[in-house]
Amino acid sequence: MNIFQETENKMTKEKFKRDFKKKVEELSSEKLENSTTKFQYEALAQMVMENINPIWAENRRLNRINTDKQIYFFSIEFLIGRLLRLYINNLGWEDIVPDGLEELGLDYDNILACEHDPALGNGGLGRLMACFLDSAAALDFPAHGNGIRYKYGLFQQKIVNHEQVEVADNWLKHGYPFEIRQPEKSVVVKYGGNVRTEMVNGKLTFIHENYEPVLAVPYDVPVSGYHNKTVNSLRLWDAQPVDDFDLNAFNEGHFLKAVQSKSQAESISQVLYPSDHGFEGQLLRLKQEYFFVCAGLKRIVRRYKKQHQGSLDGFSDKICIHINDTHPAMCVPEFMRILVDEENYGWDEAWDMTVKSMSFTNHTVLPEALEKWPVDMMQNLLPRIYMIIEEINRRFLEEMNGKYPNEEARNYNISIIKDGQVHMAHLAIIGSHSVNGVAELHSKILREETFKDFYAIYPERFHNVTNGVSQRRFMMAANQELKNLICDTIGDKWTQPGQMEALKDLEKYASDSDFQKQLQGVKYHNKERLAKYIKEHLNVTVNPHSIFDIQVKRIHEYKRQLLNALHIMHVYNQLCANPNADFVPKTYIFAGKAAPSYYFAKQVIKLINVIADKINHDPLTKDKLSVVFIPNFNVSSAELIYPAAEISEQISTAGKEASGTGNMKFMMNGAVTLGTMDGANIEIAEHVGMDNIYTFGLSAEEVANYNHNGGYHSVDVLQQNPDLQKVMNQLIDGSLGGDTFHTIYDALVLNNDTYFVLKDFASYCDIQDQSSRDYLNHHSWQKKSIMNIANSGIFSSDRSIAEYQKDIWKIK
Ligand code: GL2
Repeated sequence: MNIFQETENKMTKEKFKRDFKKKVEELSSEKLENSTTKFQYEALAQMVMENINPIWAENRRLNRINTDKQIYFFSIEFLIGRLLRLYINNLGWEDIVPDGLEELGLDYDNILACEHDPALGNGGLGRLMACFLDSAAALDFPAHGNGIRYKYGLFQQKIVNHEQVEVADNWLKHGYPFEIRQPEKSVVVKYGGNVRTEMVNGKLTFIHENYEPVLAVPYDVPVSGYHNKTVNSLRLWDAQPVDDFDLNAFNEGHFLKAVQSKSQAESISQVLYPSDHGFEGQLLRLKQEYFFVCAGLKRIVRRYKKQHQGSLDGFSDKICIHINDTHPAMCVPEFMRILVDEENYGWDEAWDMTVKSMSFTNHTVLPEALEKWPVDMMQNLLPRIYMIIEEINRRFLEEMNGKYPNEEARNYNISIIKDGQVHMAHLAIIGSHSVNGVAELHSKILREETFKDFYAIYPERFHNVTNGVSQRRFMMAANQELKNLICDTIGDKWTQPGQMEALKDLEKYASDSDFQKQLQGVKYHNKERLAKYIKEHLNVTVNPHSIFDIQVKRIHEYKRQLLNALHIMHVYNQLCANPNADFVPKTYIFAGKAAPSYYFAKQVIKLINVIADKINHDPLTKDKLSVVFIPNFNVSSAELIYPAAEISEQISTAGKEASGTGNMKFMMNGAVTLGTMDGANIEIAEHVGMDNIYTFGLSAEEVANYNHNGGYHSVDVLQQNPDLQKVMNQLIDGSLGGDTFHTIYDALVLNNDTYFVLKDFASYCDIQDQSSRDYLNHHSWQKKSIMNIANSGIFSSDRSIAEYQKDIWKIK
């Protein structure tokens, strides 16, 4: 029984049916039976919002008067995905709505599919934020998001002639029912201009003038908790011109100029940068970063002052500003600016308040993703912020040189400003009381390599919080049949927020053949569901009795989709050579987007699609081997894909994937990981036991050793492996339907294979073979699958949030 079912106004199926019918008829001016699915979706969305709004308002009222610490996640991405089903589940209507709709002759899934999936993120980083907001609300504590309301989300991916084609994602075209525009809470963000100093009442004052103002207008999206009365907020900022239209310019005949300022301002929240790893050296990106930092902090500060008689004293006891990767690192100088310039705090006190309020999570060690901005760009765009960064850096270096006079080289390395660039990670570390990585190995690499100089200075600041994902979305909602089976077997304690580790009770059933059969049945249904989707969308028939081996994630060299593709080529070669040999049927499924400017990754997508085409059209492989690339991977297709997986491919070059979160989503749906000892795979192995995971390849240490010695010789590996030679030659000899892949060949063979694809090839083939053989023993395979589900509780984002709460934000 959940809290909503206890109230007087509790929703019943009959009431739902009545209210829904009335709402549809009001909106569409049609009888329910004649209404379109679009109106049915809108009616359902409105009913949900009407029920959430009063609880949300009450939460805001309580947050204004109570003294609990509030957390604000600042992030350039929030990959929230579709929300309607989650709101319905959170309200406790998960049985009422589907049953009620069915009785009205309507299909729940069809209605849900009308929601445009908001793609306000690239991948793991943005999705993590969405899972964290979900968990915080479920655990009843106030954590809010602060980001950008991109007009265009991440591009939609189409595959045309085997290649990725990008199409704009105009997700707001038909409006978005879950946001509330708050124009009265708009604030001004200032760009450019110059800073003048003046003595005012005996104090040196900094005056920013001749700037270009841009209006930041907030849109709030409710974040509801599971079966409770918590509704937090995700605030997304939209950029607007301060004066909508330059009438003077228009009247003077400057028609273009009249709209120019409008479009320049709006461009700030126009597009999400489609590159998640890599340095975007563009002015617009810097504008975006300052935009949501400045707007978000202004509102938080304003509200705090209102609650505390106009003063910011005690701010850091009540507010945590969490910097999600370096994009919001300007929270540090912006908060200093507010304290010193606007609130008249002395520098030292302001600095103390800043460091105590800020905490920082790093999400990658790829050097190209550690943001740096050219000094002159920052100086021109954000003159006062740059001055403050300079002063932070000057004081920091002064302190370091005083404390460690013999560490000149190190003191240079840790500087925020060096070689004409502003190093955002350094700014974030120096300005925060906590720095954390997102898996044990990643945090170790941060301490020992990436940020080792900072670790030597501030060892107490460094933490690890291993990522987690929301089981409510990726298992309970996406795989309801599995959820029901588990609840029927061990009860529903594990479905309660923070209790997922109770899944451990399933271990008792690991060898229970009845339970195994039922689990196998659930998996089969999910595979059929995915096979149907593949047939409908790609016109490819896949055999649901084959092993579903799946790799879905952004396409990147370090994630090594290429290794998977080369292995498939090898398997196909074997099959062609021995068509009658024993073969365990297999379906390889890929999905993921490549950054539009990332040529290599796009070549990998092309290669996979070319291979898929060739294999799927060869009668020899029928029912034995198929390859599918599902276009436009997003949160919605992910929900269909994870439950159908049997093998979860997590094959990054060891040391490169900070954590990975797809690995956790697969695991809780019963897939067995086949992966390198990288990121959170290592912790998955620890929890599930080595019998229930397939690991292969170089360790992070081995990769680092090779790299310290200038890499390895890929040609040597190639010479010793004729199977691999054959595959590599096929990349360039035209056997792939005339297409050739010289860029890929050259990177691996001539340029020494930075990501160790050839080096790990043989051990990858071995582990693939072993997993296929093991699959034939249904009993032991199901056991592995059950052990994975039973031990996945620790990878709930509820656990991650509880750790942040205890170790980083220090909330009792
Ligand atoms: C990432 C990491 O690459 C990934 O390993 C990690 O799981 C997530 C969340 O911490 O963050 N960093 C990053 O920039 N993106 C990620 O997915 N896009």
